[in-house]
Amino acid sequence: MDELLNTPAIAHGLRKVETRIRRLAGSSALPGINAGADRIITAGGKRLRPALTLATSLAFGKTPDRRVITAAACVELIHAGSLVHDDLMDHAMQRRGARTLNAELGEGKALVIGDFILARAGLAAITAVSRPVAEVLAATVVELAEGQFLETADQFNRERTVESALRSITGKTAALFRASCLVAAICAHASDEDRARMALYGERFGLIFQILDDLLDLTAPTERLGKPAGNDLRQGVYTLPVLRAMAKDPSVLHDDVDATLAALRETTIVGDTLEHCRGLASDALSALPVIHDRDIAAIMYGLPTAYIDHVERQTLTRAS
Ligand code: GRG
Repeated sequence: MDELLNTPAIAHGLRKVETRIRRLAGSSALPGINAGADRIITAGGKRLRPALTLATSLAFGKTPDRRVITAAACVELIHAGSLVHDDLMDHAMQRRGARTLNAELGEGKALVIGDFILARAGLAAITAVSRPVAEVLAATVVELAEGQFLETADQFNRERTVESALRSITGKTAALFRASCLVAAICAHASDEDRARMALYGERFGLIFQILDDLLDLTAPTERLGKPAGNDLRQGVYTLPVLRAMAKDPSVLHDDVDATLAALRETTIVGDTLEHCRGLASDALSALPVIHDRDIAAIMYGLPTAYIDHVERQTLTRAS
């Protein structure tokens, strides 16, 4: 997947996005806030969402201009701010291979630095991109919060439904992927139909991304995850792959997390989840508008499947 996104046009745009992200994250009058925001921003991260924004701009035949670069930076800042809040809620100690803000600075400072990052993205969107883009991003933050709330409300609920989990991940993850594409479509003045098509593509890709993240939490080795496998189960989060396995055989869920992990490994959870994601990838590709640039079309058409294949290789490595 990295190779796919590593085309010169996207790599060039991402360097500009990086500069913009760092400038925005370091723009508080308070050095303590800048230091904290810089910590999460510079700790790493794949920059997948801003890469999608740039790819969408190019798909509509537009070289990403200053507004698109800022929109892409805002998307990544919203992602980073939500990670800070997520770590706070989970009392997580590690993120992107570094200590979390809550571990390093305490929960109170982490909370307001997360708020600062989110608010700074909103301010940049309204002042340096456009009102429609700012509206999309603000609505996305609402969806993130709602998706996360639904997950929290369902913790340790053995009756959690597949529909409820799907609604939660649509809000907490897929909405930002959708926005990553939509903001570039808006900046490109794409037609309403093409905006809706790109938004659907982003949303389906976001669902795939989260469902596979949930699968890896059950199957990937600790070294890759940076945390022990089964973290979601330990937190009482019954994710979509688990709920679908439970629908086939409710006895896979045990009180002991390691017993549940062992039982799940005896099921067809990996194959079933990959198949589910391949169906979502097919929806994503069907949604794409006409893309004239062959290189960008190859990226957009290739991305969802490339990511699924990448995760499949990881799960196979684990099994052998
Ligand atoms: C008020 C915006 C706001 C947030 C509160 C905490 C919260 C609601 C939402 C959390 C949403 C969340 C953390 C979803 C998980 C998404 C996910 C799969 C993150 C990992 O993304 P990667 O792999 O991370 O792209 P990197 O580090 O590569 O950027």
